[in-house]
Amino acid sequence: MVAFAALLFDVDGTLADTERDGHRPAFNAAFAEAGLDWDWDVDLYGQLLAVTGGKERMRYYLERWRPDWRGPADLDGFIAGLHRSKTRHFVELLGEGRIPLRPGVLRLLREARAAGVRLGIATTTTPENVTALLANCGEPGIGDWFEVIAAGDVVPQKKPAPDIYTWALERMGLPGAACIALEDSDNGVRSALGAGLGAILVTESSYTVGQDFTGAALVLDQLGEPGSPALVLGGEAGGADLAQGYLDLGAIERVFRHLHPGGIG
Ligand code: XBP
Ligand code: MG
Repeated sequence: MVAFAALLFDVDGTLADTERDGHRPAFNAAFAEAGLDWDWDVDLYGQLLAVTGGKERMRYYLERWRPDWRGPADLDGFIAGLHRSKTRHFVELLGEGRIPLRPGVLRLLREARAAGVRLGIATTTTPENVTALLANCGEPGIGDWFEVIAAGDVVPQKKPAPDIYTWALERMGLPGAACIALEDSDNGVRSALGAGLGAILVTESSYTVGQDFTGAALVLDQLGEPGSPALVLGGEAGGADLAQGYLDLGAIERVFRHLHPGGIG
């Protein structure tokens, strides 16, 4: 019996490194298809990631980088259409099986399932993206392992607002303090902190290296696998003891107990 009730996973950057070679080319394909000359290169996309959510990100791009662009009167409708096209391209790309789960993700999910730890997802991305990522990751039925998939526009405010975590926790009937969040970004950490998660574990992803993860219990370069150890980069749980060299339930338990020595009451 572990001390915490559930693991809540972010998707983009955490389950898989989706942004650079997944979302970014999907946006560009949607722009090209619409006859737009917008082209988000790797560097620009890194700056655009300050804003979560694809529709919100396009709006941010127009405001900051293309203030003189004259769009249609119904800009919301135009952006929504572009975003549907982007989602279609992203799902197609996932179907080609080119975006794998990150190291250690499947191992940890299997261990949690076997131990009866409840699983959920709290993400900014569109629900179809989550379904497609899981359907193409090579583990049949993995989508059913998650009790709740909280995604996209079900809440008005995306990360760093706490809303998506709060929404997921309400559906699971759990207090945030009893749960662990797994994240990859500063926006994700702020969201999980705002929702009162019991511990926040970060695996940096390609675009989030060196971000400010204040409030995270543990910051790693990856979850790690046997023979491919994770590197501890920081976090408030101190020099966490990974014992096996990778993050497993035992290590998460030690981090959780370090933060909550008397339990969560
Ligand atoms: C992920 C995102 C998402 C994706 C695009 O943030 O910001 O917006 O980039 O998804 P997080 P959509 O990992 O913090 O949840 O285009 O489907 O909105
Ligand atoms: Mg993320």
